[in-house]
Amino acid sequence: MTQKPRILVTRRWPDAVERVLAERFDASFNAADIAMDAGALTEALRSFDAVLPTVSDRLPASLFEGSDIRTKILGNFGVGYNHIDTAAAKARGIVVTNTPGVLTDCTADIAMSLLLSVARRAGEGERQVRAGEWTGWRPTHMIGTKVTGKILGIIGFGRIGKAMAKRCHFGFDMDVVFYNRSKIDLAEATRYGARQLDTVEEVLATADFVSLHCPGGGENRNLINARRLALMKPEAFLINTARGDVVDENALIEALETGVIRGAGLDVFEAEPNVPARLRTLENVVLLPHLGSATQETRTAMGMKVVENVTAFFEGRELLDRVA
Ligand code: 8YV
Repeated sequence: MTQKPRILVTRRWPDAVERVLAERFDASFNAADIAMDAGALTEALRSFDAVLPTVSDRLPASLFEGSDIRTKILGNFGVGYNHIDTAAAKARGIVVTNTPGVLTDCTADIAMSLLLSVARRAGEGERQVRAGEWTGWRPTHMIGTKVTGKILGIIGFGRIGKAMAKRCHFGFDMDVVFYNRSKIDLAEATRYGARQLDTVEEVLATADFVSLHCPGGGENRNLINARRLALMKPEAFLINTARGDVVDENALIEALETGVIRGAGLDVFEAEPNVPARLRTLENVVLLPHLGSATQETRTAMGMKVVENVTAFFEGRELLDRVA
C-alpha cells in the first residue's frame, strides 16, 4: 500500500484492534460511539475508501445511489449483514465482508444461558432477591421447567445452530431436531446429536425449546408468526439470538401474554434498541441487549477478522469472508 486507504470505523472497537487499524490505515473512529444516521453514512460512503459498519448502521439501497461514491469495501463487524443491502452494494461494485466463525461459541453460549435462565426463572428470581422480596425457601417457590432430557428444536443449522446442538445434546442429554433450508449430510447431523426434519412447522410442534439460528431479513422476516407460534407446545420456550425480525414481535408478545407458549429468551429485537414496553413487563421472558458476541476474546477476534479482510482487499489478495 503506497498511500494508506481512508477508512471509517463507525463505532468504538476493542483497543487492540483500533491500534492495528490506526497503524495500517488512515483510520477515523466515531469517537462519540453513537449509531450513525443515514446522513452521516451517506457522507461516509462519499469520503472513505472503506467503511467498517456494525449492526447499528442501516445501509439500505438508497444510500448507494448517486455517482460520487468513494467506498470500495464494507468490512462488516459481525456475521449477520441484513442491515446492509448487499445487492445494492454489489451493483455499485462495493465488496462486503463479514466475520463468520469467530463468534460461534459465544453466541451459542448466550443462547444456552437464555434457555437455562428462562426455563429456571433466573431473571425473575434475581429481580425478587434484588428487590428484597424473597421471603424464604419453600417447596413451591418459583418452580421452573427442567431442561435436561428435553427436546431442542433448532431453526438454521449453520455454525451457531450446530454449536447450540452440541451444547444441548452432549451437555444436557437433549434430543435435538432441526430445520435447515438445505439438506444436511446425515453423518454431519449425527455428529452434533441432531436430526433434520423437513419443515419449520414440524420442529416447532416437536420441540420443548426452539432456538433460532437463521439469518435475518429476506424470506426469514417474521418466519415465526402467530400461526407458527400456535404450533408450539404450550409449555415450550422460544430462544432468539439470531435477528429480531425473524420473529413477529407483536405476535410473540400476544403468545406470551395468553399462554400460547410458556416463555421466551431474547437477545435481539425488531427495532433495537427499542424493546416494546409490553415485552418488558412480562415475567416469562429473559431479555438481553444483543450480547451474543460480547466477550473480550470474541469482539477482538471479530475486529481482527475485519482487519484481515480489509487489508487483503487493499493488497489485492483473495478475500476469505466476502458476502457480496
Ligand atoms: C454482533 C451479531 O455483535 O455478528 C452478528 O451477526 O449479531 C453480533 O454478534 C453484531 O452484529 C455486531 O455488528
